[in-house]
Amino acid sequence: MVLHQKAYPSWADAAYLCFYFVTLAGLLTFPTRRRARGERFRLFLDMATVFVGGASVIWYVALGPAVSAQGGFNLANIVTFAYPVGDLVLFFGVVSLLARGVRRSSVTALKIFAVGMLMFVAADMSYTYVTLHSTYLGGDPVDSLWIVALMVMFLAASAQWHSTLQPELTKAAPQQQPMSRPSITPYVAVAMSYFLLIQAGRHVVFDPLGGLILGAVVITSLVSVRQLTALRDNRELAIGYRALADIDGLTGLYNRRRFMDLAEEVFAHAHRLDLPLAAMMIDIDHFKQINDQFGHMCGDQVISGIARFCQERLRPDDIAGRYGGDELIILLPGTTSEAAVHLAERLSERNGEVTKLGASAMPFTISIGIADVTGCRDTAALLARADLALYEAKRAGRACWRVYEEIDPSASAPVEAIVGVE
Ligand code: GH3
Ligand code: MG
Repeated sequence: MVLHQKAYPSWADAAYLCFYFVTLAGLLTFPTRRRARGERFRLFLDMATVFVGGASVIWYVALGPAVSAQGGFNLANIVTFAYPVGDLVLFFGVVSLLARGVRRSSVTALKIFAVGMLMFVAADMSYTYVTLHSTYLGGDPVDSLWIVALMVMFLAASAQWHSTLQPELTKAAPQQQPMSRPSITPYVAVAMSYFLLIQAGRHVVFDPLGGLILGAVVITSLVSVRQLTALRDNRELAIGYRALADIDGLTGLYNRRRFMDLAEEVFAHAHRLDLPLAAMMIDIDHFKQINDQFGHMCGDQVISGIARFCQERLRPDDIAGRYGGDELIILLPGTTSEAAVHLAERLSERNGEVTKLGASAMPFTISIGIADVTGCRDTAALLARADLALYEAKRAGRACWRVYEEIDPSASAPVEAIVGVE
């Protein structure tokens, strides 16, 4: 432009447009979790809907008028079109990355980058508006918008540079995360495109085209609402099935499979952040005799009664599950085995107590094994230690608790020992 040569489109535009390809390649290299094919396809459909919705707005506000004013598609129009489309591709690329789940340490940078991209959309649309209504001159106010947008992107790069690496992803695999609500974003995009259609077609004679537009809008709205309702119903059903699959029917505690999944997560968290974590295994003493003497139904009532009694004494973060027949297990995040002993004492309050069942009364006691995460490599090791401590409590005569303790490995005594108080 300075040389008063052919200003637009020029080789400079080719270089500017390279920005989109390089940045897109960069976004594609972000580590995200692997997705199943169906999941990828759904994400693609959602993103494509939102993208076309955004592109329609840009077309209506800026590009459509530009193309018709400058006599149809030519190189200049295509290049003008390429800028906001590139902005949108990158903007939705970043948004979809955030929706798919990225490393925690990249979230802030990507959010700032998305703001920068939105400013680019505004700048490129203003540019089109300026070229449409007058002539663009270097130094126009729109230049400041570009520069501010670039500064925001620089901030994004700087935020990424200064972040400490947190490799875990913000979105877990689907079986670990709770059912997400159905997203309304695609419907907003559809509504937006129809709003534009009605806006642009408001002078169209009602018969026949106007009627067709109205019919299409009404049908799409009805189908969208119907689909959203179906999604909501599905979600409620899925939540119900999930609860059935995860919860033990007799005790209302987690079943063993779900408990183990949660235990893995809690263990990994405690291990990574070096936080205390205690495990407590509880077993009813001589339960076979209760069954034999009073029948299985009464036995069931004892198990569920003890489960309820334990659950009422736990904190919201604690995880309780039914490990097997008459065996319950509790994980206590943020708790050392010393602190777990207090809970064991409170849970043993009912030891020797007599439960009245109909006309008969039966005494029962429980034994408890406690272990903590110190020195455990994995969940299995922690649970095995709690089990050993429980075995020791049984051996000591039942109706008591025992703590598993590791003795200083440099000492000549056996590496592992059990300590406990009745
Ligand atoms: P110990 O003090 O050594 O634990 O003796 P115990 O008799 O309790 O022995 P154990 O824990 O091995 O016995 C568990 C029994 O629990 C065996 C099984 O018949 C019974 N059981 C397992 N699941 C259920 C259940 O859902 N309901 C009832 N009523 N009994 C069950
Ligand atoms: Mg037992």
